[in-house]
Amino acid sequence: MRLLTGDIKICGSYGIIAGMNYINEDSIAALSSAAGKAAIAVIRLSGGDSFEIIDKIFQAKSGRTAAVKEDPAPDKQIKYGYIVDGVEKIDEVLCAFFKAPRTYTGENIVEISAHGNPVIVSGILNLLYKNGARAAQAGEFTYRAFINGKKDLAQAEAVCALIAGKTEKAVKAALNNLGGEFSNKIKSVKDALINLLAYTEASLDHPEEDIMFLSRAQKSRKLSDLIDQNSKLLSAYKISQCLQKGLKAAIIGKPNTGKSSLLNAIIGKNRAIVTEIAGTTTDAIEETIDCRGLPLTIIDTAGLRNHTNNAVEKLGQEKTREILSAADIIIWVIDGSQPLDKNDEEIAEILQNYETPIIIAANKSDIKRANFETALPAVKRLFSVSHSLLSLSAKTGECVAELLDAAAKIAGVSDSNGNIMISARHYALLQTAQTALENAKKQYEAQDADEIAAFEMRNAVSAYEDILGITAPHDILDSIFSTFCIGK
Ligand SMILES: Nc1nc2c(ncn2[C@@H]2O[C@H](COP(=O)(O)OP(=O)(O)OP(=O)(O)O)[C@@H](O)[C@H]2O)c(=O)[nH]1
Ligand SMILES: [Mg+2]
Repeated sequence: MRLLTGDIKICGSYGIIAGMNYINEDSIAALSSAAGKAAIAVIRLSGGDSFEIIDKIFQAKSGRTAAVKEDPAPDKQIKYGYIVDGVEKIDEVLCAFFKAPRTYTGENIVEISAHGNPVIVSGILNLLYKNGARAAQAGEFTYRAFINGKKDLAQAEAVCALIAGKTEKAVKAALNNLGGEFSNKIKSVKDALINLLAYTEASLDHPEEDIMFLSRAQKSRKLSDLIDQNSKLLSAYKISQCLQKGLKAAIIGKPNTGKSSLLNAIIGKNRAIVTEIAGTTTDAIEETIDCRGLPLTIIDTAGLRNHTNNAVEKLGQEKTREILSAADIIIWVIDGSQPLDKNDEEIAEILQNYETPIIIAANKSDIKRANFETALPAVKRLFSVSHSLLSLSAKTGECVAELLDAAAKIAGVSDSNGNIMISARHYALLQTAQTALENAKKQYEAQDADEIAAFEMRNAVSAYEDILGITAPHDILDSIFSTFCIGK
């Protein structure tokens, strides 16, 4: 047999599948671990024919073939042996067999743990394809799990977030979603709303019957409660975005205040050049750290000052202004050992144009603390609205940890691991639900028609069903699953 990589698409490439057309009857196979050389590669095979297909190419070491189909053994088992092409051995492997329906996809699954060599992997995949499987498309295993009711759409999306999570907190939040924490909250609001809707529709359908329905005030109160629950989910969006995408913190200030020294102190290595010469940093330097569970990119910038003849420094300062505009947090480093001067005043004036939260870091606390009472007006104004003022020392490391605490506090990261992941898609649907619930409540308060309130409540129910994938149209499913990795 020829072991060539051929044109098999393997994991690691994210493919957008326009008009994705999954066929659910056939068996699919793909590499599920990362591409490239590794100790072990895991190839996944799922579908009604999985066990027949593997029987053709797997020779258990005991001499028996897999024959799991007739095997009365438990639902899950592992066998050791060879992948063979006729009499030729391709690799020594472990095959894990999972019988439907208690599997990831809800179908029969075989996971082949082979040696992690791309030549072996493509050899095994080619054999699987030759014997009846086809190449899985991006996200197709998880799509099958969704279609077979193993996961709702929000849980299926969590699989991607779990793999992409950059910090422990981001991973924990995605894991909470995968376990159904977010879905359960949605289901609970949706069920309560359906219950309320049933009361409303019953009174609309049978107005002549003398049944004691909920009063308008009672319905309004129930809606207020649902609005509160929905608002809580909406407000969790900011933190979950921070956890997923991270935040950018720009370190800015006049030259020589210790910005580069602060970057080095935060990351714990000499990444940026530090000298006593003003204007040392001319280009932005950035490093991403795990700040209390939040991926935080810290950017050291060229010092801002008006009077410089150095063309490179001038370019650096222009870049600093761009970075300032894109930052989520500004760390303004002042020299806390010196009285503030005109240059600090100019920077304070620039900063007043930004809504971005500012942490003022008065550096060089190891020398002495200057009296900021004499600060110029713009600086004083900025101090009064600020955000956080910290006295620290990049040299000794004093209070650098407090600076990171302040950044995490701005992002809203708490110590708990109880966060959930809310994607932009969920957020848009939660907003739709919020508007619909508020409109329904207004109808009751204004003593207006019940029909309109019922219409608004149905809109909210449908938004919740879209989150869970109960009513999600095909193009939405396509766009979600096409962002998955092949093999997932
Ligand atoms: N004593 C003391 N000196 C510091 C501290 N932080 C920085 N310095 C000194 O201040 C000088 C300037 O430090 P840098 O980190 O290069 O300052 P910068 O703000 O990046 O300067 P530019 O890149 O020129 O804008 C160096 O001599 C540092 O050793 C500190 O906390 N304490
Ligand atoms: Mg510098």
